[in-house]
Amino acid sequence: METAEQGGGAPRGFGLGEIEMGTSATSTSGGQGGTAEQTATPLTSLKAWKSLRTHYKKLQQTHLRDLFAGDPERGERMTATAGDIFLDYSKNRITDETLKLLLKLAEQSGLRGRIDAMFRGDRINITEKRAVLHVALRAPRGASIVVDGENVVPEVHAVLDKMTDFSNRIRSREWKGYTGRPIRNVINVGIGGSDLGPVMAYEALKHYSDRDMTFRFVSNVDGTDFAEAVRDLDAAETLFIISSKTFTTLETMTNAHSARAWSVTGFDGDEKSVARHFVAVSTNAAEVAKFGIDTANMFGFWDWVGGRYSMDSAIGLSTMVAIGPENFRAMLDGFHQMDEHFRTAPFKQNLPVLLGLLTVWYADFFGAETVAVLPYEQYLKRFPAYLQQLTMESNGKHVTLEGTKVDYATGPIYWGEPGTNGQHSFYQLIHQGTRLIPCDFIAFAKTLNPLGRHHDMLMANVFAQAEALAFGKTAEQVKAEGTPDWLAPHRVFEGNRPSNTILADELTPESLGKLVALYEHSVFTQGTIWQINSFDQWGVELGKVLAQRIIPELESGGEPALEHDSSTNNLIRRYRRAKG
Ligand code: G6Q
Repeated sequence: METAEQGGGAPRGFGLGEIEMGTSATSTSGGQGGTAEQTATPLTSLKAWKSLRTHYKKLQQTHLRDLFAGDPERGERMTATAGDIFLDYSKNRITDETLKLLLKLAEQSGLRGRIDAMFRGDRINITEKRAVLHVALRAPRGASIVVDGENVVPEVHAVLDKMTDFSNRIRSREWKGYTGRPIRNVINVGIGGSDLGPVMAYEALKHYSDRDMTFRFVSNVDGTDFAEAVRDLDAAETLFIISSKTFTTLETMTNAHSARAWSVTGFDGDEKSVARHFVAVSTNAAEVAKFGIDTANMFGFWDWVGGRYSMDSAIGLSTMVAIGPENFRAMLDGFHQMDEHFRTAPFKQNLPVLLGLLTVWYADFFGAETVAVLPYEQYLKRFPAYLQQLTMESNGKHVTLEGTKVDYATGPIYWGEPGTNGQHSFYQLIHQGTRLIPCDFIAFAKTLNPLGRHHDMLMANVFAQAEALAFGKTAEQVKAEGTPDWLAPHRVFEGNRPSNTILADELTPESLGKLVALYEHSVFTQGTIWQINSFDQWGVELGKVLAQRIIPELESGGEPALEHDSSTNNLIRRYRRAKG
């Protein structure tokens, strides 16, 4: 858990172009250390919200079949692009009027002002009194973003240059292990934001990686995770990257100590080997030094980078070693292009804004509880898991920035699996179940692995799924096929199930950067509408504190005096008896 930094002056800074200040319903942007300057108009009292409520009642029963039949241009009109990322949002249960009202909601929620506040480095993470500047991580050399009177962009590039130098030394086999052998295995030890991004990016960009090297990721405090990661590796060729912003996280430090013990054993207990086999990514130099890692081999980042927004910081060191510095910088460039699109494109053509508003539309008016993310790209197999943290840790909040309990739904549950696998399991429920599940289909025009007809088949499936969900199959159509009456109801597809299709040219480091930034800013858009803080995560705290209390109760030699509820006491006793 990141701890809140106290105090500090108001961060200010310009440099990414002209900042136009919008009128904001929410003026708790934290510009001055996070104090609320003015009370926000409650979301449900905004004019656009009320109009959307009335509008929903009228639109509720309208079928996508009719919307398409009444507007032959719809499929071409309801689209938007950001570079090579194409969004088709025509298969959503919206009309032009819906869109107009949603865009008004964005305006009345002060989205423009909030975007400017984020890019300017205001402390919009008010509960931790921090700026939120993942956009600075991908700002080009020469840009200026000022935090506490200092331009942070040169620091960002200094770390990138240090990462570049290190990655090149590992990749060229110039960096030698303690016994003079080159490094062939890299293990990232981290959890949450210090793991999910690196894992996802490695899997997504495996095609671009050095195939003579092995990359593994250890996150779980379950010893199995570590044991399986090292069981076939030679310590003499293995480098550990200990990735932890705080360098105090229980799971990561436990795994890091086990890693050190395993590694040092491989060198007959010679502790001097640590310097050649451990590097750190952290903001906490004192703890890194205490662990025994030379701080010359530490890659820093800053408190204005949230864990789940950090895969493009030094936390991405394993990614850079895998795909090389040039590809890593291409990924940063992709992020930056989407940042600029988000910052400058009019809302009605702004992909993150549109995606964010549609999520609000379904969550709050249709009562949709989840969003399925369905990449038709095997390399994106960990993308839904990555998005779960990004979206749910960010927007799983029950109070507004002012601390008032919300009376509307906030962040939906995100989930998903790559197509076509999901089609043979859970898609049944999406097609014919009783719940509304908006879907994001993600696909690429070109495959990285051309193999006969595979890619056309894959693409045929993604287009067919979105079509089937939207238009379904009526009872008349089913009967016309000769289906007996008793079976017909089972074979009817109601349709009217919404989806977005995101289509890009090819999965490259650059397009991955754009895709991740698209969702980052969609999350921000949603959080702004809901008037919540998308950048803290107090909800993960309680369980951690309670676990610290229980650990000694499980480990103590004598029977501990237990003062939990009767269920927890009983579970602890049973576990102690069972483990012997
Ligand atoms: C992310 C969260 C959380 C964090 C982990 C790891 O936004 O803050 O997932 O990334 O708890 O924290 P450390 O990097 O400090 O070990």
